[in-house]
Amino acid sequence: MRIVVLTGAGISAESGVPTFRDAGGLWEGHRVEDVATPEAFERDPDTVHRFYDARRQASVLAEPNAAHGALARLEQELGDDLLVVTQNVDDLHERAGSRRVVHMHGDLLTALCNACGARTPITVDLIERPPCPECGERMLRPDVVWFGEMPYELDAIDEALVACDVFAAIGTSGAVYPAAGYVMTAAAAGASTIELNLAASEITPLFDEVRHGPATVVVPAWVDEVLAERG
Ligand code: BJW
Repeated sequence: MRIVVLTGAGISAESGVPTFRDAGGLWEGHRVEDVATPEAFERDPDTVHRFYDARRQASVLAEPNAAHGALARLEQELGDDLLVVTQNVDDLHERAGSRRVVHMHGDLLTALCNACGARTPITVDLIERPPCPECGERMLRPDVVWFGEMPYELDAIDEALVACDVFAAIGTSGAVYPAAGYVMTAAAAGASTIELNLAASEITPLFDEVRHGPATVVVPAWVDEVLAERG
């Protein structure tokens, strides 16, 4: 059984990482257009650097929760038949033990060089303007995907979606494309689809099955069922 799991900010919420669009979410204090577009970065790089430097520092202190752990357990059983596609830029899936993880919206822990395109680990806050380890230019930006930019690894994701038997979306509002369209891609290719979310999302009606509840409760229960069905 091949499974693709799409995760969003909701899976990390109970690890203390704020979501984007919920009350108290990340963008309540920041206008999205101030921080999540390349134009905003060009206009005011200091604000954007401060925002991502702070999120990086907070994410390092966060711990994976039971939902991340359950997906790592699923990978132990399914191996290459499970792919986790995350929109999250934290590394909580990896720290829980998942290895087959695609970060389609980038990674808080790496920088992208605007001069040479290298993606390198961040060792110093980017507000300090460290040089690129590859080319020496001081033109590093957060290695995240902003509105209007192309998400990472789209071909590999599409390949997995059209080949999967089950597609699960966990803790994502369905407000951002192309991720919000993945349920349709998987369903059109014959997969069964399930949404696991605290509340209804913008795309809830598109799923075959929906389970509402906190990720730390509904995800481990779903993983247990999948593994029991598999025998
Ligand atoms: C819990 C929980 C708990 C809470 N347990 N659940 C018109 C139509 C269609 C598309 C477009 C359009 N106009 C423009 C576009 C394209 C645009 C887009 O989608 N815009 C929308 C505004 C419509 N998309 C893009 O520009 C993308 N690129 C692109 O399209 O390239 C061209 C292309 C062409 C052809 C094919 C493919 C591509 C790029 C999008 C980049 C998004 N970037 C961000 C920022 C990343 C860096 C950062 O982290 O700062 O990604 S935006 C932000 O939203 C972030 C997230 O990954 C993403 C999704 O958010 P997510 O994860 O869903 O979080 P929330 O907060 O929205 O929801 C949390 C959910 O959790 C809720 O549902 C809660 O209920 C739930 N929850 N607690 C379980 N305990």
